[in-house]
Amino acid sequence: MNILLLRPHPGNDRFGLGPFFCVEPLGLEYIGAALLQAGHQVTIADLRFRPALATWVRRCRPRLVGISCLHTLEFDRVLATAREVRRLAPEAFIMVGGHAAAAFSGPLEDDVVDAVMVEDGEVLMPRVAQCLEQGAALTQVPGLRLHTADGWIATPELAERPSLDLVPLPARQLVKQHRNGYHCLLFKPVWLIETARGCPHRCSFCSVWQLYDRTCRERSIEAVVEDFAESGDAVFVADDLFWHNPARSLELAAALKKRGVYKRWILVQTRTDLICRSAEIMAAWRPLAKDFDIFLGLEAASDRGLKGLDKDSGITESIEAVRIARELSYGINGNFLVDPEWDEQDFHQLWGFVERYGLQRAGFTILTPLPGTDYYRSVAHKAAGQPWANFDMHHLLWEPKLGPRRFFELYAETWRRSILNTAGDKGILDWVRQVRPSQIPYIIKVLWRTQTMMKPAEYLKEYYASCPAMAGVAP
Ligand code: B12
Ligand SMILES: C[S@@+](CC[C@H](N)C(=O)[O-])C[C@H]1O[C@@H](n2cnc3c(N)ncnc32)[C@H](O)[C@@H]1O
Ligand code: SF4
Repeated sequence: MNILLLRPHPGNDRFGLGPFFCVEPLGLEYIGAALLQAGHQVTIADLRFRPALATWVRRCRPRLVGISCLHTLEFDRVLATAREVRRLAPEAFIMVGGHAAAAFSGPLEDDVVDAVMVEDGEVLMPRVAQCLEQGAALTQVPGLRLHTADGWIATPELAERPSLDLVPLPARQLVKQHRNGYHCLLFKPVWLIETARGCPHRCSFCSVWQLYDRTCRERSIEAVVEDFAESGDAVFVADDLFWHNPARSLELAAALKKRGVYKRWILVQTRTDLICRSAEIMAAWRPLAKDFDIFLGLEAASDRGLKGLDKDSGITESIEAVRIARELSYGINGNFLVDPEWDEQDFHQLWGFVERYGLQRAGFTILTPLPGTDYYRSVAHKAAGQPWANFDMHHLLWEPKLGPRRFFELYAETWRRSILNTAGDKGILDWVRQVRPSQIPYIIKVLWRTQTMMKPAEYLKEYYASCPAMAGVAP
């Protein structure tokens, strides 16, 4: 069967990691590998690049179209893409899946969509394809929300979460035409690798543990080593909690070393308290790349702040983790949360912490209720009517305690204190010196876009545009 897998343009990538990161649709590559194994003809179209959807549909003539929905902010874009597919290929079965779709399928249960997958795709997509091929009822495929003549129904739950090794390697060949477009910070092209999935912690704002019920599954050492060896020299590891299992982490580092894997750059994500317990593991991993960065949830500048987020880790761990990582020459990119309920003094406390520990290589996201979380359920009424595109962690979804104007002045000032402010400590020339001459236009374009985050007026404009009630008081 001809199957087309789509990664839509997210629609809103103006803020946050958006301008700096564009990585491959790894979930679709794993599904692609499973579908190829089952004998189907598979095409992956990354719609962030040319050609446009109509060309892909014409070329592929799909019977089944899968659309990926990774982030909540993409809901409306995903539906718009589904509508276009329906127009171009009226007979195609349209299926949506991915992190945000699985965590909260409601907004995607639209007339234009045939089913939403609320589980992983590797095992279930081939079963959907098989049913369509045989004309069998899809109600027998577990893990779906299905559009029927009687409305949307749920198929049975999956008995257990499948092992990640059922599909050991992603079908990266399906995106080879886009490879040079994938980039992270200064590195281009970039490869995305997954070694484990899920997280056992319980941070109140996070959609990961709630989706996977605090489970964490690991790929086999052999599969991960093979994937690293076959990938290029700049790697972003998708795992939310790298180095989670100490014995496996040490074994993996040794196996990669033995295979001769050495990268120009690796980026992983992990927690502060884990770093504090993992000095030996980190020492084993550090020689595997020339530059090695860690994306770390620092979240708050006080124990009280961390406790309020159920982070289950303290400020002592934050400070100690940064010290250990720096001592081993890891780069630290922290992320802090900014709460719409903050007073002026909360911003000052954050600035003081950033300054004291030299954490200017940090990001600052507005605490956002993500659908599928308990936090969302408790405050959803306040965000009612907001477009999904605003769930990008750089928009206010309701009126903040300080009022929007003052809040955004302080929020923009927070970003001005970061390394991304080209009028600050690290100017454009310092950035340009770090890249090859051919990358200069790229880095200038990205930095230019990033400066939006230092301007209160840019946020306010969007705030008033999506809060009709405030229209009369726009600046
Ligand atoms: C890579 C990544 C990105 C990339 C984008 C990737 C891409 N191709 O577009 C970048 C770095 C740009 C990014 C940015 C952001 N991200 Co992001 N990202 C991830 C990350 C780390 C990995 C995703 C991944 O590839 N996983 C591995 C693959 C194998 O798993 P998967 O995608 O889930 O796919 C499986 C299933 O979901 C399913 N499936 C997937 N697609 C489909 C399609 C169909 C049809 C079907 C049936 C099934 C299906 O099957 C797959 C195989 O089992 C996740 C965390 C995570 N571990 O998942 C966060 C995550 C998705 N991101 C998140 C966030 C918050 C953001 C940002 C808002 C952060 C910021 N500060 O700016 C921005 C938003 C960017 C924007 N404006 O567009 C949150 C999502 C929150 C939410 N509910 O919206 C996550 C969960 C991280 C977190 N811990 O909070 N992100
Ligand atoms: C840095 S990685 C997390 C790495 C690692 N898992 C940890 O907990 O330290 C993801 C970061 O995105 C931010 N984030 C996730 N969900 C968010 C939300 N709902 N609102 C605002 N920021 C969020 C948090 O700062 C979180 O730490
Ligand atoms: S923020 Fe990090 S540690 Fe906390 S639940 Fe999410 S992935 Fe796990």
